[in-house]
Formats: sequence, structure tokens, C-alpha cells
Amino acid sequence: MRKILVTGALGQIGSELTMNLRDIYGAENVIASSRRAKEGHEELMESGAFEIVNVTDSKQIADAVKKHKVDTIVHLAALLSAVGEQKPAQAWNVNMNGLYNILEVAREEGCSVFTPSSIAVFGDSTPKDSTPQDTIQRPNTMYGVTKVAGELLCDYYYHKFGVDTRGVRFPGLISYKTLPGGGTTDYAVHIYYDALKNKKYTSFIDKGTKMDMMYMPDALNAITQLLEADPSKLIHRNAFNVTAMSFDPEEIAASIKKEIPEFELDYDVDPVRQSIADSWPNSLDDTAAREEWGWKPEFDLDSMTKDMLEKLKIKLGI
Ligand code: VAH
Repeated sequence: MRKILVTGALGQIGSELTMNLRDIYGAENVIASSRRAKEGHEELMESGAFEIVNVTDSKQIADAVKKHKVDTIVHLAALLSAVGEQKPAQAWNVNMNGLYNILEVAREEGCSVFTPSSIAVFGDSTPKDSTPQDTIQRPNTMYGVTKVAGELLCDYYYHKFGVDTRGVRFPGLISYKTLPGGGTTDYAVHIYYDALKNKKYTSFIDKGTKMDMMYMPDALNAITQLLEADPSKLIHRNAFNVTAMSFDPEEIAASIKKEIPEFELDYDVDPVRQSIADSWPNSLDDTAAREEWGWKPEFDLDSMTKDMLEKLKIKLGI
């Protein structure tokens, strides 16, 4: 049975993935880690091993891997797109030096590595519609630069050292359990909270701005499916385009209005996050993931909206 270390385990993906992995592999086989403990994550920190690991310190990674005899590292710790533009040096340090440290420990200790890339690897010169699996990658954000470099570094460690590296290019991820932090697609999470609390939302992303998105349950499935995929069938390994839907603020608002007819949307566009969003694809081609390891999302916009609003009503006590 795999022995998995999750970095960034208290973040938007990690907080749900850790519990999902514990259900699949057994709580004793999934070690959660974060650079510091956080309030509100007591169930996660108490339902299995929890270690303080700052990924910019390779000794902390190596100590956790050796202590728990880890054979698989799911590396999620990273700064996202918008915060990466506010703190580019910190984004480089965490996203690049952190990944380098993870890959070096994996090489030395014989671990597999899953780490997500992002649609942020694409830029203005990339074809915007049905963005191909293999195409131009000239991002103009520090986050995007670290994700392109990360894809290449993971490929290098596979070809040069035989480290079993795997990853997907995630679109915007939408979830009700843990709020995202510092992303450009975060509007598509906040809109649901405000729809329930205020029956209105002011979007920082402009109308007509289509971006690929995915509901968190599908993202969790993508990670475990790729982790267990037959390696002989993997051609792209570290950078599979995966998507479930593509929408703009008007379209998600229309989906919410089917459940909350009085909901209203208006705009106060944030030029920084708008320019990031404008540089990303309108829609991805994820044929390679479907062909190489059977990727198939379950949620579309309306089924996600129904589930998000249902779960948030319980969480918010509305
Ligand atoms: C962000 N949620 O907005 C992340 C993601 C594709 C977007 O990488 O930065």
C-alpha cells in the first residue's frame, strides 16, 4: 500500500485531497504536512499523521519522508497566480526551489511525485480555443513561469533519474470546504458564498472572460486516477490538460439564477487579475488525458452549482 506525503495539505486542494486519500489508502498511510498548523483543520490534523514541512527546507522534507517511509509525494505547496504577481520572488522560491527540493528527496529516497501544473502555463501567443496538449507556452506571470519550468523539471527528473513524476494542468478549481487563496479564478468560488449571503456578487473578472473550471470532486478523482494509471500508457506524464467546463461570469450567474432567481451580478474589474485571465485559454483540449488514463469529469456547471449551493447552505447555516 502506498505511503503518501501531502505538502500544502491545509490548502484548497490539500484539505480535501488528504481526507480523500485517507479514505482510499487508509489514514495511517497518508501524512499531511504544511509549513504551519492552521485553525479550522483540526479534523484533518487529528485523523492521521501531521508534520510541519516548509518545502523550501529540503531537510524538513527528507526527515518527514524517512520518518514515515514515504514512497509517494503529492506536492501541492505553491503560491497562486494573483499573489505571485504581488510577491514574485517568494513565488519563485516556493514554487521552484520547493519543487526542486521535493524532486531531489524523491530521487534520493525512491519516491514517486505528483505535482499539479495549471492552465497558467499558457500565454497570449497560445491558441485560445481548444488549447492543444502540445503547444506554445509563453506565460507572462511569475506563477505561469514557475509552472512551465516545473513541468520541464519533472520531465527531466523522469528521463534523467527515473523518478516517477506525474501531473495535470488544472483549470480553476471550485470547492466549498476551503477557500482558495490568491488565485485569478477565485471569483467563481466567492460568487456562490455571496449569492447565498447577499443574493448579489460584484465580480473582479469582466463579463465575456471565459476560463476553464472544474469542481473539486473531479479534481480529486483526476489526481488518484493519474497516480494509479498504467505508466506504460503515459506519454505526457507531467502536464496533462484536464478540464470539465468553461464559462464566463454571466454564465455562472445564469446557472445560480436557476436556483436563486433574485440573484444579481455586477462588476468591479481588477485590472491585474483581468490581465492574467485574458492571457489564459478560453477552453482546453483534454483528449490526451482521456486517451492515456481515462480522464472523464462528472460535474458540469449546473450540477456543480446545485451541489455547491446545497453544501454551502449547510456550512453557512443558511
Ligand atoms: C489561480 N486557481 O487562479 C489558480 C489556478 C488556473 C488557475 O492555477 O491562480
